[in-house]
Amino acid sequence: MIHSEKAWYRNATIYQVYPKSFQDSGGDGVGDIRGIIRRLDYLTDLGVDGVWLCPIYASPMVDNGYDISDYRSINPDFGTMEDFDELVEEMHRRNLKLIMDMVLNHTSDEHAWFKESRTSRTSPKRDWYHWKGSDKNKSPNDWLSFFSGPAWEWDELSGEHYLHLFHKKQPDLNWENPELREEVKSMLRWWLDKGVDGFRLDVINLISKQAGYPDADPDCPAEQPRGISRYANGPRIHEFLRELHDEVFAPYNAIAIGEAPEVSPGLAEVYTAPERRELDMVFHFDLMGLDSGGQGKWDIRPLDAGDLRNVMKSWQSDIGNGWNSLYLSNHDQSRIVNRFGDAEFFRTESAKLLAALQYLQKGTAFVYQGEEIGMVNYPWKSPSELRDIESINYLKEIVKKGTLSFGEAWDAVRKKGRDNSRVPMCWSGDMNGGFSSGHPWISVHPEYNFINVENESKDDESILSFYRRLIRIRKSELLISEGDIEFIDTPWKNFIVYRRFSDASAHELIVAANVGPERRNVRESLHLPIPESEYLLRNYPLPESNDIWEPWEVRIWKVGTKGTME
Ligand code: ISL
Repeated sequence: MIHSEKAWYRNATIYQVYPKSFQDSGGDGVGDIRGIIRRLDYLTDLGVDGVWLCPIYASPMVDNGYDISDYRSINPDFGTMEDFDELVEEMHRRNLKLIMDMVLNHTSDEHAWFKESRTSRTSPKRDWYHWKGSDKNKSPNDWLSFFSGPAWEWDELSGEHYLHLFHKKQPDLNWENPELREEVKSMLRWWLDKGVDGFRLDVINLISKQAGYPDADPDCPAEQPRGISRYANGPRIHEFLRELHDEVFAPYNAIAIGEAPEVSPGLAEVYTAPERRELDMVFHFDLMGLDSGGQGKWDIRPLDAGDLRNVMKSWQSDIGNGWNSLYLSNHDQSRIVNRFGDAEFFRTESAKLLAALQYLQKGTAFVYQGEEIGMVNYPWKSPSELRDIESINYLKEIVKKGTLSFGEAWDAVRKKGRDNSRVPMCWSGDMNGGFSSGHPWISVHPEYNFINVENESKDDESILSFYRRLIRIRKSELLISEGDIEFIDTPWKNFIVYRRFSDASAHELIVAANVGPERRNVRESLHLPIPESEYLLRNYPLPESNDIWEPWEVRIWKVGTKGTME
């Protein structure tokens, strides 16, 4: 079913910009809005339909803007409100949509609401946050923060603890309070009045906490922050989302994309089926968890291609009338070629394979800055190079607890730390990769001379050229957003194949990927309805034999369904 007038996002590709690291225009080493404006033509050439812009609001930047101190102003590091208005205008002139990142689960502790809330237990804004427990030495419950340590912080001033699921400078808002909800809705409308086209809602399914803040479920798996089942997909979440939908998003025809940890395909359908009037799509974490073991993110294990196929298949088949988003990386994830591909020996091939395999499924595609040129993890040498609060806190905690050796923890941070994808975008071989003429806030990747937009643009066989083709195919082949999908069984788990088809279409697409470094002869074992040579897209030159598959080879065919080639 097409979501009527909102259908634009179904075959869309949205580009995620992390403003601090995208393009500095002022020479202070920090990316800014004018820098983004300068690069809009690059985005148009890439063929994307819009931008998801990570937070640019006033903020002490403890969590790089996910700690907002004023929702209605722009962080001066990024520019002014005039710059922002110009960005909206310049984007719309190019037919690009603007999706703002919006953090509604928490604010900064420097937000005026929190400052007022903490003045006393009787403050009119006391109830806008979660306060509990007057014994300084006893946490109200056993929940842990996503960024290590307890989720409660003692406030000396007013003599109670407050809840912070993330950093202690990110207190959680209390959505039970109707005045807070009114204020949030009015703020969202204010941005929509400025012309923004929708929101990416940060951890939105965590906003409704269980009454009484019960201790964590004793069976809580070790990989989750303790307590998560008490607030993820909480008791009033659907009601709160519908309120936002009916009173804010729907009247403006704005889209709402929910970041949603702890969501299954079945629950994603509940959140995103149009008749539910909640969200338009969610970001799930099942794919991103595939290289984590039982102890969570830092417990790294190699990707199993069988698991990759199963997760992809289930998110395609089990989401019913809901809508999916497709992503390979973002500002919270290290680089995908290091994680699921082969950054050392088959960087180009594996980057292209992963993109084709992921973005030709049904769903709205999200490409994170640098992914389209195959940027790789940063070769960290010392913890002093890190900027991310998550990695820094984790290392501190490990040292304190002594559960892992520092060497083991450091190795995990080097591989999975969020700063890997937060180092500056590499535009050219110029100073600082063309990112800034000043001293960048975080190191520039040492390979900027080699992996950069300028080099990739010159080469027709580059990762960037492949992304450009892929994004255009997503737009021109309606089958991708509207057709059915079938995953075809193969004798090897590393050989993932699916077909895209529809009763209404005279042709179908077949995507086949050899996920891994093995060269493979498929003659005897694979019976695909595929022609000899007619490829829509591939990541190797025409093979000598159709049966031999190179390492990390992906082929996409467009075939007529009645045995005829189109
Ligand atoms: O990044 C994570 C693990 O490495 C996640 O647990 C992440 O914290 C979670 O996905 C929520 O992310 C979002 O909210 C955070 C912010 O730090 C992230 O950048 C944001 O994407 C708190 O606002």
